Amino acid sequence: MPDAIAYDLQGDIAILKAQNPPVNALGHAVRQGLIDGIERAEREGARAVVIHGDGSTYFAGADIREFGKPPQEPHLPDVCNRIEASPLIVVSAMHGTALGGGLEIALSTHYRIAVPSARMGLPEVHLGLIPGATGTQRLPRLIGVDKALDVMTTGRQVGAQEALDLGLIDRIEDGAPGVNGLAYARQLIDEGAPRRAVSELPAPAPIDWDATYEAVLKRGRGQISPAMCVRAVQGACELPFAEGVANERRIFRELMDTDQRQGMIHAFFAERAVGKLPELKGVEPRPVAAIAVIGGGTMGSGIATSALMAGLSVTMLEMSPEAAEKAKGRIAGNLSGALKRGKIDQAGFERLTEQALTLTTSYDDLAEADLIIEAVFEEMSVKKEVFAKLDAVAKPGAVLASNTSYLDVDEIAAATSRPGDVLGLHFFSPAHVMKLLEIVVADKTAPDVLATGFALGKKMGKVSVRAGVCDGFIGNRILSHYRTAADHMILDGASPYQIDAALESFGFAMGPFAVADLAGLDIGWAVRKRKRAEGLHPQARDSSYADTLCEAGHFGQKTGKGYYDYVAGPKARVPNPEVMPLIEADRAAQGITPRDFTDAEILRRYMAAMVNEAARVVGEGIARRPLDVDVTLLYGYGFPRYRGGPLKWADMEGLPGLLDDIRAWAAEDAHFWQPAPLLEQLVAEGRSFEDLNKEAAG
Ligand code: T1G
Repeated sequence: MPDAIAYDLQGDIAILKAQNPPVNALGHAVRQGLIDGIERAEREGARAVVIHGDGSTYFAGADIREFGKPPQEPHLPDVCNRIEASPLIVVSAMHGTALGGGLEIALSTHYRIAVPSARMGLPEVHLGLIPGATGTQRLPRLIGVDKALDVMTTGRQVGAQEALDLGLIDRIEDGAPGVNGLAYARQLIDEGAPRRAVSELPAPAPIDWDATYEAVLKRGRGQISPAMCVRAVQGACELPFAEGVANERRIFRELMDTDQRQGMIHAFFAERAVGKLPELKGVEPRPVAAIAVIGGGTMGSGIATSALMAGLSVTMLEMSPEAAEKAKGRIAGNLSGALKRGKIDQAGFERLTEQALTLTTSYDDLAEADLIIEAVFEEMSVKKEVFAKLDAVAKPGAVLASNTSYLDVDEIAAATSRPGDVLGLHFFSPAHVMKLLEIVVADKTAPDVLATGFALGKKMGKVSVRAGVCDGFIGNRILSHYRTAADHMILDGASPYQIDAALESFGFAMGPFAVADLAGLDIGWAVRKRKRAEGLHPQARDSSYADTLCEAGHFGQKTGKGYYDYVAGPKARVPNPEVMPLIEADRAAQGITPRDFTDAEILRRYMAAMVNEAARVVGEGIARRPLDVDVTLLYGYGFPRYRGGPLKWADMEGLPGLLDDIRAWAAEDAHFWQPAPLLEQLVAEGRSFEDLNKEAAG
């Protein structure tokens, strides 16, 4: 096992090279190696030290896997302070992503050089924390409070050029970081450059701390660590450095003990674990360079946009030249957003729209596509007709995917002679923005076709989740259930506005009724009509207020009115006064005497319904693990990330209490509140959803 920090003395310059793949995380051996290396350089009479990382990056931060365990000395802040205190000139040579503790190490050195592609930042707020190794004390001294708080409270990455402009680094040099660092150290020695201890810079100018704290807290929508950055930086301005560091450490340790830190660390590892499936081990995906998309509506155009941005060539098939041109217009509109945001330049925009995109109205032009995604009308007969045509024209080995959001992919596959090549690729609208991709595996889907779906998702920058075939797969099936719980509460006395407010204070960006207005109430209307046509369970409660709202032409934001009135714009939505009378009439027609609901009961019922259906989805194998449900709800349904996802939240809430509530509510509605067998089993065995995740990881 190579040393975590390799030591080499080149003349009078010591080189400390981190060798802790894959990201040179600052685990215990690395921290100890840095201290030992600095002390050895001083003993051996070096005049400067260069610190850099082997492999893909400079230190990418503290080792997140150590969180929650008893911290081991040397603690990172002490390593930082020891580096800075060295009488030698210490140089950081950065590449890759110097993040969190990694940037804090760099801030404790006296000079910083980076390659042009280097990125750096303090993303601790994305883990429910604040920088905990003097970053909140050194960064404001180097670049000022406002810029330091922008970097810390957003957790965003800063590119090398911006870092140079901010004064965060001293120089940008292409080439090998170690070589750059050595040359820079040589120059500094020859010039007699002084040590530059950031901690000795004057305390930064203060700002209105309370106003800033409140503003950041509001922006965090219930997440607390960004606002706590403000208090740590306030300490940098008001306290001597050592006391400021102690204040930072206190805040850091308090946050380390919060549910929010647990939830966000769970989300971090879950979004990486979700693509690790036993059925993918050792399975090579089929090569995909050219794809075709059938149907250039909102979804098809979004998918095509996402594929074009990922470097794929796209053939868009529509029913007529006019429809194809309209699809191209939608794609160009999507890409102009990327152009405005600087993700592509004008030349890139023209290449994507004029060369990489081909329009056609003939299925024959799909014959060379490696993968074809159907995004036509959500009607099984239409899908079957499309797949029968694809079966006739697509080349052998082409992957045939449906973007259906709930239809039976087995039935679609059966419309072809090659069901092994068929799978579902359920993108979320807008497909060029939303990161979630449900990859739906049909009975006969070949393993390498599943692997191809995951490879395509990765190339398109999606977070892909494997789903089994059922009505709604993972996300929409669970959504349908917790939305029903909300509808029941409406019938029984709650208002859409109280429910939205309760869920928004829980951390959802938008409550369910505001979301319905955004998506379009006609979508839910069509689902209710379909489910009624399929035959509702005799004990299933039904309602008419939402249908009546749609019959009046109110589909939400797209018609200007739904549950809310958008006359003053989406941000200034106000309750639509036509809604409550419809609800009251519905209650009266069903002989219901409305009662009051507390926000706590609303949240408890809403979340219990979500957890209960999620437990069924995992129990039936539609989702491989509880973490797959968490990732789906985090990336596709606005679930607050600092709660980790519904099943992580359930573990922290306590499964026994949730099951007790579900059983109590079953007395009033045995059909809706049927406890999921898996939930009952876990409670009986004293286990958690996290236990299932760990078992799946082996
Ligand atoms: N600790 C432990 N493991 C880590 C890790 C970390 N900091 N970062 C990544 N990994 C693992 C990851 O789980 C995966 O493992 C593998 O490395 C590749 O990661 C005191 C307290 C660096 C931009 O938040 O943003 O410092 O799945 O798939 O796409 O103030 O990883 O292969 O088994 O993401 O190339 C602050 C988090 C920590 C950085 C690379 N640092 N990491 O992205 O690879 S808190 C972070 C990332 C801190 C101090 C505080 C990304 C990356 P496996 P990957 P990637």
